[in-house]
Amino acid sequence: MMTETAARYTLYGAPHSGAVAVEAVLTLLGLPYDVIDGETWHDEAARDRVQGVNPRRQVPTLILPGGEVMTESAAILIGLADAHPAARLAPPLGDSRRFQFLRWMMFVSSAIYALYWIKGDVARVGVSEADEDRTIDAVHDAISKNWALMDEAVSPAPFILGAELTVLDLYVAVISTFGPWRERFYETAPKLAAVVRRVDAEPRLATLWRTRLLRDD
Ligand SMILES: N[C@@H](CCC(=O)N[C@@H](CS)C(=O)NCC(=O)O)C(=O)O
Repeated sequence: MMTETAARYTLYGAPHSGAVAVEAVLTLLGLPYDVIDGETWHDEAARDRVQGVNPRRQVPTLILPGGEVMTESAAILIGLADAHPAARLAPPLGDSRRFQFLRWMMFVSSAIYALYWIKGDVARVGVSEADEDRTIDAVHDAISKNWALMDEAVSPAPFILGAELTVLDLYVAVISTFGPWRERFYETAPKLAAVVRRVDAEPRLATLWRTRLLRDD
């Protein structure tokens, strides 16, 4: 007897990486996926593995069931949410929250997540090894400052855009676990801190958060 197999997504990812936000969305949408794990930020073999599908050698890289390659976490999250409007994980086109949704998705991507590319290897921006620690501190300061700017501008109630959880909340919950880590994030972004604590407690994501994102400390 023939059994029908659901079309699967393939995600190049890693625990404690931005790819966990993609896993969260796939989980909430009930979409089947396989993960190819590799800590690209410090493992050359992992970078090489992704290279064939993403020359930037980064995770997340998502292969859609038809074979199309998607990179850029914000675009992946928005694309998945938009493709499944019934799940209400993004304000749809025409919704009054749509502009602010796009604004903050892009902000997290470009003003915060993009800075980790420098931290991954400071020589990428011409900094010598001797200045590595100072540069990483400066990157952490810039990230904190940008979280504070966002915190100042938003009015969560209780999620960032209002009553409903969106992929923006998931994105902030995941990226805020990176250096300079949650403790500092809670201090610099108190309103967003309340949001991520709520997202951390989302029962449908409890296993994912425990096994792939949140550390015990
Ligand atoms: N612009 C990318 C950034 C992705 C990114 O920085 N991924 C990290 C892991 S969290 C990575 O693969 N770093 C390896 C490197 O840049 O060499 C996105 O938004 O998806």
